[in-house]
Amino acid sequence: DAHERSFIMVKPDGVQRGLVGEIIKRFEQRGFKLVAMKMVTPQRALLEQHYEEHKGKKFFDPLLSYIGSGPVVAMVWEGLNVVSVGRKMLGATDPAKSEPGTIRGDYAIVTGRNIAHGSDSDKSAKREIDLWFRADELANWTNFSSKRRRV
Ligand code: DAT
Ligand code: MG
Repeated sequence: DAHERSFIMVKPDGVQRGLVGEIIKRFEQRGFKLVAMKMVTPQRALLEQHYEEHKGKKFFDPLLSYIGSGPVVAMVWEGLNVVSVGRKMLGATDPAKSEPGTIRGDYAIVTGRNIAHGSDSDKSAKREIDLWFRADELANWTNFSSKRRRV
C-alpha cells in the first residue's frame, strides 16, 4: 500500500564517509516520503534487539561493536513497496554481489562495512520502526507534489 514504511539506517561507515546526503537524496528522488529521521549512537540493548535474528552468529559481536560505535542516521521512509524497492536500492548484503547503481554497489566493498541498513519485510519494518522511534517522532504530513492530479 502507498503508506508502507521501511526503516532505513545510514551505518557509522556511511556517516564517516559523508554519504548521509547521498542516501537521503536517492530515497527522496525515487519519490519516497521521509517521515522520521534522527542521528543517534545506539545502545547495545537496542542493537541486540535490532539484530536478534543474527544472535549466535560469528559476526554478531563485531557487528554490534561496529554499529554501536555510532553515530548512525536512523530514518523512516514511506511509499508504495518501499520495503522491497528500498532493498533493491541498497543492493546485496555483500557489496561484491551488489549491482553498480545500488548504494552498496556504488560505495562499498566488504559486507562488514556496507554503508546502510534497510528492513527486509513489512513485518521487520514495523518491528524496527517501533524499536527505534516513538510514535510522536513520526511526522504526519502530506506530500502534495506526489499527489495524482486531474490534468
Ligand atoms: P542485510 O543488512 O542486507 O539485511 P543481514 O540481515 O543478513 O543483511 O545481516 C545484517 C548485517 O550483518 C549485514 O548488513 C552486515 C553484517 N553481516 C551479515 N553477514 C555477515 C558476514 N557473513 N560477515 C560479516 N558481517 C556480516
Ligand atoms: Mg537484515
